[in-house]
Amino acid sequence: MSSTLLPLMQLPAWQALESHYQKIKNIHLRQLFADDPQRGTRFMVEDAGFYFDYSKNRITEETIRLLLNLANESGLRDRIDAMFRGEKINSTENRAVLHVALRASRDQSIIVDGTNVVPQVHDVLDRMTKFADCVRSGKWVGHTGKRIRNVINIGIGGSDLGPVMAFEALRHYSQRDMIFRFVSNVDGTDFAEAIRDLDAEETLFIVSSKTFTTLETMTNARTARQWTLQSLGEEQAIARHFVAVSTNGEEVAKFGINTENMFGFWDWVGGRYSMDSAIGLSTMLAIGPENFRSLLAGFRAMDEHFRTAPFERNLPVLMGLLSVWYGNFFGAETVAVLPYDQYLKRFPAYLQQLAMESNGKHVTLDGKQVPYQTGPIFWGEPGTNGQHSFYQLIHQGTRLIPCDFIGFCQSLNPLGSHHDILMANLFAQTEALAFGKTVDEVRSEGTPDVLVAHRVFEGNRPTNTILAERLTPETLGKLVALYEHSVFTQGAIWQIDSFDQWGVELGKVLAMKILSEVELAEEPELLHDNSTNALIRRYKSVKLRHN
Ligand code: G6Q
Repeated sequence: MSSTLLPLMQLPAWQALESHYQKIKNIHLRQLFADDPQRGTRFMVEDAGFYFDYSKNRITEETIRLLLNLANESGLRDRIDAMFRGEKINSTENRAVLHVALRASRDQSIIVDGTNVVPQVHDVLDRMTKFADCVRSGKWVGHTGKRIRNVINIGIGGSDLGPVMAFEALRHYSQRDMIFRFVSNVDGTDFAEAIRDLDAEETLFIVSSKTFTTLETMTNARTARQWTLQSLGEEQAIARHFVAVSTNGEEVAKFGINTENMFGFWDWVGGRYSMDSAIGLSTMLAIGPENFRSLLAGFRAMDEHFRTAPFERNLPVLMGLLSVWYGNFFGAETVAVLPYDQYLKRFPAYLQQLAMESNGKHVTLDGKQVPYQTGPIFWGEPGTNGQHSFYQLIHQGTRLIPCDFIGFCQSLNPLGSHHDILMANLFAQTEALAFGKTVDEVRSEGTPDVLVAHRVFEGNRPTNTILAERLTPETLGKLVALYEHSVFTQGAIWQIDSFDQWGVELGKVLAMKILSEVELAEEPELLHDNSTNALIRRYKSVKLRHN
């Protein structure tokens, strides 16, 4: 696709945006709202269960018109269609990108290499359902006949962040007499703390790894195996206490897990796009198959919206374009994601991987260095906690940080006035960020002259507000898909491959050489740089002293 496109900065819409930026960069949101009092409801889209208010952005109708031109000139429509058709748009890995097939309905057909993949997706979902029902009902028992009460997902990156985030987000819907934990880090502390109060007879491990070769996951899985064998004694116990989620049956069998207890997925599912594949087995065990299917229905609804809504009313497209606007024209380096819901506490971490692994790329699809910024840094914490720490910098610091505020009209835990207070804070923050507090306002409060400058809030800090009715499995599916497709939109504009991850692959091989040097008892010949050699020697000498 890239070869038929002009380089991004030569597109007429890009150039028009550059001159438009010069005109708009100093206009204040106070002015924009004064000029257009209906702006708050005009720059708003209500669709797919969301009320999306983007009026508090530094944009005019002209900005949106030009950004939409940019989307069109970037071939976004073709790119979306190519993804949904199952074309191999992940060109550096020569793979289709079909997380949308994971939530396709049974009657849909999506062809990859001549095969309709939707029936395979539903076969796995049906097997997961059967298994989840057995475990949740107590029919599936451990080796000694005890009911499974603890589920530990072992995985890392895309095989961890989605499951953890989804479990936390949907904890309200989870089976409360079961414990769910997630082990990802190769730091032994992660495993040790996860099992310290658990009974191996009641514990099921899900080893989640697309490749089943990832060092951290396999190390943790082997330790889990040892721990189980130590308690239960017999090799046959493994079959009742270990299941695998992977694309690599051979390695699963080598590890000693019966492939009957393996749930598969496919190379066209990227790790960070896999929480709704079998990688979501822990989610299904926690919230039950029916809720899991509602989650999928939410994803599917947003997929349909992304695929069919005109760009000017298309939530992921608008969000993606706004991110490009700030990152490439205003020079914003980061995006803060601020969910006003404690259940979404891991959502920013999840988005970090989704956005930064996807769009942290420095070359275009045809391998040319990009002369513009690509993926911004994503970060955030739930409100109102963040208000008492880093919001200071967003309000009065020197950097421009566009923010996404996410809130729900109904609480899952209505307690007195908690929810009104929570939501009042969300609205107040977006208002304060946009409009600030002028010198006159500060003076009129009787502020001494010497403090006036300190108490002034410039405002003009852009925000999106995403409101939904209630945090349900379906809403979560929509929310995740919203960001997935926004990331897609940005990648299409930047003409990059949002679906490879060579940086991660590098990490997977780099440590191996040093590991062998660190493990050797004698002093190996170290051929790294002087700093790395010294660090390895220091580590080994302290290790030897304590062994
Ligand atoms: C995701 C990345 C990466 C991956 C992990 C785990 O898109 O590729 O985060 O998910 O490295 O890989 P495995 O699932 O193969 O263990």
